[in-house]
Amino acid sequence: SDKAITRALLSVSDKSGLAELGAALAARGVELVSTGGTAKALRDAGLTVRDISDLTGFPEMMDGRVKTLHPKVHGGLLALRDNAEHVAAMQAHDIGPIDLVVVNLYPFEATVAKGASREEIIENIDIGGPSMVRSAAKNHGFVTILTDPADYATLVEEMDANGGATTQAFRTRMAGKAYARTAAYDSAIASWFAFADPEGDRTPFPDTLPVALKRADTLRYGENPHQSAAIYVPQVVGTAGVPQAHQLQGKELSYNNLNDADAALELAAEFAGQEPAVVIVKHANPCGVAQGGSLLSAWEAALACDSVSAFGGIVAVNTELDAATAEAISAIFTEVVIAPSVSAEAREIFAKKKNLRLLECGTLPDPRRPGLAMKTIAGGVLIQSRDAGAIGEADLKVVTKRAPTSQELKDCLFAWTVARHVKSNAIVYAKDGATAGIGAGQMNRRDSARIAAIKAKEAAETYGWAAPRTVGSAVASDAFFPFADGLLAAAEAGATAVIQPGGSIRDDEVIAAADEAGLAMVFTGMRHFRH
Ligand code: 93A
Repeated sequence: SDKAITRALLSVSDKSGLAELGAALAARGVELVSTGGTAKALRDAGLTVRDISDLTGFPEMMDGRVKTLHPKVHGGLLALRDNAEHVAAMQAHDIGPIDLVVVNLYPFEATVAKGASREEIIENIDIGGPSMVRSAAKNHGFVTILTDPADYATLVEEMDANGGATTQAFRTRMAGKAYARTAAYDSAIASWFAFADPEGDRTPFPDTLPVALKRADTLRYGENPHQSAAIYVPQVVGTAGVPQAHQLQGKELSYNNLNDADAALELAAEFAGQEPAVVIVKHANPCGVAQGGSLLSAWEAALACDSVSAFGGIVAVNTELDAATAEAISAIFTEVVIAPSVSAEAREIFAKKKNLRLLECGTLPDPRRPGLAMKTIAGGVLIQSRDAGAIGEADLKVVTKRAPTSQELKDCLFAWTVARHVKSNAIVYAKDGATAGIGAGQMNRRDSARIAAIKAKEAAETYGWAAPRTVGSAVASDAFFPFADGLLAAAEAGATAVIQPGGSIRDDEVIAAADEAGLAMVFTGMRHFRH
């Protein structure tokens, strides 16, 4: 065919599949032109190659920064073969057509990932490669562009099926893929400047957000079976979370598993480096959290908070998962377990539960790390800085006549830590390092307080306790009590101490009600809505 590929320009950093492709092209009578390293690899494979410097009449110079940036290259790529003026220009300037370009770019992303110096990172910004990719892709009416070794075999099949040419459909498809690649490449570079460059100017919300997201996996379905879904992870910006965890066993993670495991891990990370802690999550809300003693006793205390909801739960722990705890977790139906590490004995125990998804995440993410949180709304994306705000004991303001005892204060802070991970309106009762009742996601605060108390009562019935654990507990509210009713519901459930942001115009009323009920109350001055 007159459209048969006769000249190919190959310039690749990733040389996988190159020798085979070169041999296949040579066998089909295609002239091979290449840049330094690629030409060498092809010659080493016994193929005849023309150097790019021979084609351009210029040496590759400036450490390779300028090798293919030349009209003899870009003219040969961009010229419209059916345009008389373009053809005349080619003849006048002795520019030969290039029919096929095979390029993959300097490994910018990998260079960043391996922690290279700034200088090395900058040197790995490819200029000539993307230029050729874009030129060839623009002229896909005539030129074939390949940017992915996975497409080499298909190209050869195409040529064999079409008398040495490619079809328009194939060229168009490859052109779209090529622009997706250069777009992602430039996004990765822009992300690095925006978020990772040690000399960078940190503009928190750039006019255009250059976040390159790479698909880590496609999921079987989304939140519901009729929705499709995939998981993407940001390139360049370092991340540690569920997508980076290693799955040791079990079924494929679903969309909801990933979402719930994230909620569980983020809360477990609050206890990094502290006494053993266990978090049980259902539908992105904790239904039991406990810390202290052994990991096994923390599991038992977390489970006791709401053993009904824990069925089919997602469990995260803050320390190595041991055999005894693994045995106890295995006793109830659990969807996902995530831990910094899992002991060999614990792995053996979980191995009996074929479907249970077991994840090892290494170090826990820093809950106070900076970063962005995104949420889509119809027609747009809301972006905010992560809720990395934190208060310590010193920030608390006692507002009632009675100050909390040291045990109440400990329980207040524990409840507060949990409450920030509960969907608003969040009410969390805690006692002795364990949640006693959690009220989540209600449209008013009083209902959250009451629901949490009901759950605590049911737990007492289940376990045969004399009284629910809300009696003598501390209660945390993720935002201020707008009225005294929520606080009174907590007092009725037996809470003796309260932690909340304060800041309501009715704070005086709420404080008076607390005093009347003999409660100790502290204000944090910071709220943690989670919608
Ligand atoms: O430094 S560059 O931006 N300047 C160029 O003119 C150029 N031409 C091709 N990088 C350039 N390339 C890139 O070199 C290609 O994208 C490819 O990744 C790499 C191949 O170099 P070699 O053949 O020497 O291994």
